[in-house]
Amino acid sequence: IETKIPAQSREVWNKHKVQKFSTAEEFEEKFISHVEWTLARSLYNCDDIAAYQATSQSVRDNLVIDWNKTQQRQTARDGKKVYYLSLEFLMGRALDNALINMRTDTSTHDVGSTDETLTKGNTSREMIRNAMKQLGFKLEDVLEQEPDAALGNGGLGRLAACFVDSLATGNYPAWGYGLRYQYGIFAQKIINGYQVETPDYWLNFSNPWEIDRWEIQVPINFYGYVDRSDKEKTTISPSDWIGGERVLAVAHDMPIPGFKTSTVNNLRLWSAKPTTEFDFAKFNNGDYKNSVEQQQRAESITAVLYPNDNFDQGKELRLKQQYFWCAASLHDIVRRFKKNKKPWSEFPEAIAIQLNDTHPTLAIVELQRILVDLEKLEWHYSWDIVTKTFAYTNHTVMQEALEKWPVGLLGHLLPRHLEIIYDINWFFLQSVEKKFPHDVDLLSKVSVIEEASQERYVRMAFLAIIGSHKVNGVAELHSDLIKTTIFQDFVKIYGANKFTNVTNGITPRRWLKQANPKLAELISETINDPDDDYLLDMSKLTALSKYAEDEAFQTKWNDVKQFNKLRLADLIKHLNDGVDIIDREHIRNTLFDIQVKRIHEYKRQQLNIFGVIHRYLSIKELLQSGASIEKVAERYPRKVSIFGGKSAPGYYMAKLIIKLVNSVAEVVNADTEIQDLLKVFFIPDYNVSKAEIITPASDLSEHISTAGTEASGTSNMKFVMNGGLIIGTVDGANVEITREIGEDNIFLFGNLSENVEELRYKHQFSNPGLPEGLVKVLNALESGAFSPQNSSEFRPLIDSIKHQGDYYLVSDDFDSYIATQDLVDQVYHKDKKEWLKKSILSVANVGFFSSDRCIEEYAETIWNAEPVKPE
Ligand code: CR6
Repeated sequence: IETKIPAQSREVWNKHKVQKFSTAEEFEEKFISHVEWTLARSLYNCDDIAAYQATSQSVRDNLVIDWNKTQQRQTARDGKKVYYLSLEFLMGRALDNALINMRTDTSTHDVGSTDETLTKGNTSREMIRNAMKQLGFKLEDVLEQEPDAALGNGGLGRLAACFVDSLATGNYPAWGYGLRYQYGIFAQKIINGYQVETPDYWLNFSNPWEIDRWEIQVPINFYGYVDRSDKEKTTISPSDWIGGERVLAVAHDMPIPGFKTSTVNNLRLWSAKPTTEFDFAKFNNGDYKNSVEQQQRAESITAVLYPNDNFDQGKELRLKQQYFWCAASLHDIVRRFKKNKKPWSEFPEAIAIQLNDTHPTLAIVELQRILVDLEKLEWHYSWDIVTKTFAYTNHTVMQEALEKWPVGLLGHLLPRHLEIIYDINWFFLQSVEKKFPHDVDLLSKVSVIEEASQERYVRMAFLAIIGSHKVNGVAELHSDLIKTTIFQDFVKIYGANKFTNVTNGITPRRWLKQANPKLAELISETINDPDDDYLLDMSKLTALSKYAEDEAFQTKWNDVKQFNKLRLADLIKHLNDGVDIIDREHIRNTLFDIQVKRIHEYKRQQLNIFGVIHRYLSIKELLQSGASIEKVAERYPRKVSIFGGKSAPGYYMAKLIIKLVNSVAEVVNADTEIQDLLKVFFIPDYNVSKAEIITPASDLSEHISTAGTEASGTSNMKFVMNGGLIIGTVDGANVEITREIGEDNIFLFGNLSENVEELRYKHQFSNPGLPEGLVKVLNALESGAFSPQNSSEFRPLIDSIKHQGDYYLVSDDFDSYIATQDLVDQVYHKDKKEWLKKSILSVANVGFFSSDRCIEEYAETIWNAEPVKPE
């Protein structure tokens, strides 16, 4: 590897080689030096926030040493590099995760834990906990200081975060590329039952996890026009793209440590800043203020994350974000490739780029532009390189989520790119016509340009397919669906082999070890794996199966669940202004029923809350008919119904569902007549760090989307990994979860995806009459029972079912949902042993859903990339 340092100076460098801390003593020294030097504070004004900063800086120092070594090793070995382009990385907190993943080689120096209650099995985390204690701090309190890095909306963003963890753990030479938004997903407040959004300025106290690379600045151009005045010219040069606006992309790196390996990969996030170029024309006109203002506009590009999940809003600034990020990343990737002086033909052997949804599709166009306009390579030769490099992951079949950009808008922002898109499309359509002559219909169906309405649009998913060598869905059912619905014509053109499946996964480091230390400890003890190797090889969990019916073990298993339920009860009390709604005494016999995820009609939180209302009305009916509370409790045992999740700020129906949940909670929780048989709570501001407390506490979680709408879902996997059972539809990854853990261990209900179309069709014509139970619920809503001030408040929810075709099939699935909930009660309350057995068997067989498996599949079947292991 090249260096500017002369050979004779290397000795000095080597003599002063930086060292990682590896003992508690060394950590304490580091910590204090960061308090004094980095934070300019001292013993006298070091609070928990400062302690968090100093600890993070110290841990980061260790990571950076391994980061540097990893980068050198990966460069020297020159294996294929993988780049994961994602507009969202929903990372959550970094410190605890780094403590779990980091190796400090503590074998000889570990001071060990004297506190019996501490969790064993992670020496570096325990060492830091002890050292913190020595320094006068409690690790848990210090960890709480860290704001979530919430640069994502939901599943797609969290998937990217799990992937970078698994890429590092698997020692793959892989970088993530994204945007460094100043504002992550908004913080959700609930005021009078309504969602109110407040900005999430997460960089408030500076971010110890990022390394600012002010030296890496990439100029990015927008607007302007392509000069074609020289009719003699046959090719276009970058200099022919004239005028417009220029901003700089600056790199910020986050180290991503692998688990039980010294590999530390990189997550590079770009931020926008003005160029130092000066607009002389404006200045000469005396318009100094205006020219400064225009420059300031640059920063707005990376100011905020768009808060929509599964919905395409089509705003110009969003397209600007996309190009800014794609161009900066591509420039960076190409620059690194060119250092090697390899021929361009080797680009696809050296580099794989994975597109996380269609958001980075412009990267395809940008690489073609780089090769043709800058490098002057022939069109088809370039296009061959491009298509061999890219692969595209689709995450939805829902029309409203599929990106399309008005041709006018795209051409205005990126004039040269629109030309290239037209050319890509022209060559593509030619090849289609050759294969299917005279099929004019087909040509318009697969064209990248949609011409159906007045406005013409660029269909990004089609462009992504055409520019990629592989297209994958995220669960088997979903991958099958895309082949028969939205992409069926492309299967006809390319054959089925271009389309594949990689079922999503989650990292067990964060979602088991970090979120549920008690369960992790019980597992490692039971399967005799003190070093937590099962976190790398989840098939080891199958050893739990033999204890599934062991009563002593079941008791321990249940104790862990109770501990986690108490932890959640504490959080709920805290969020409920100190008012406790959960009866601690009966918590063992109270079923925690949880649905936390983005609020969306297709995810059907409305079905869940209608079910809650149904239960409430039924309890009231029984009481009114004279039944004693004990008798009622036999039919409707204790249950806490917990909801959480954000709605897109402009999504009216989703916001109304949030209001309904809160209104129902108000009525039900205040009703002393039903005592504690039913409680309802909406957890405000659901995010990654709250998920780490919520997920381990579920007895039951709800994954009840209309069949065929949820591409995969990943929280379903998290709940199962934490010993919670699932009530769910035959949708997304629920299908494979059922296959892995066994159909006896999951509560499935509802219509199948193959019947959805027909059911919807029928709704248009006939009104077969709603199920009796649902009618009761809707009548109660209509009567204003949950909205005394405004009895028509929930009218739109009622109408969507009664008068607007019930698109999400709530009425079709209602009865089977209620019947299945009854079955859940039966097993939970009448046969606890059976319940615990199901829970244990679920965890024993959840291994398939580790994101490590998922990344291995991508590496083998899509990227053709190999790990680069440390010596
Ligand atoms: N909203 C899917 O809806 C899937 C994730 C990750 C989603 C969800 O079922 O688990 O992606 N889709 O693959 C999109 O974001 C478009 C999601 O998170």
